[in-house]
Amino acid sequence: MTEQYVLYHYDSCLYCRGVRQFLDGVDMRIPMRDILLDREAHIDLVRGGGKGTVPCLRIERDVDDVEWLYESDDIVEYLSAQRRKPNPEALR
Ligand SMILES: N[C@@H](CCC(=O)N[C@@H](CS)C(=O)NCC(=O)O)C(=O)O
Repeated sequence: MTEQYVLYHYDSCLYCRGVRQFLDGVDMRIPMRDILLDREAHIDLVRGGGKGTVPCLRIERDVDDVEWLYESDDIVEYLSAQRRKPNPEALR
């Protein structure tokens, strides 16, 4: 299974804005959940990741393999590295 991402964020958070600007710049589309507009999203973030800090990238590698990555710099670095990886499906 290819990795599935969800970015937990909110609009006025400057750290979130940095991640969103990176995504726009590389034309990478990731589903987002705004924790101020969506109470369920906030609950999922705290339950899943252990704290309500944003931005947080939920990385699902398999149904039972989920990572919650905090820290805007780490999120940008992680996604940059993923983009640089060759895509075996595209090479077929
Ligand atoms: N060093 C973190 C800072 C993240 C941060 O401070 N986020 C704020 C919103 S701008 C937050 O979620 N604060 C509430 C909390 O930590 O529970 C990063 O770069 O992602």
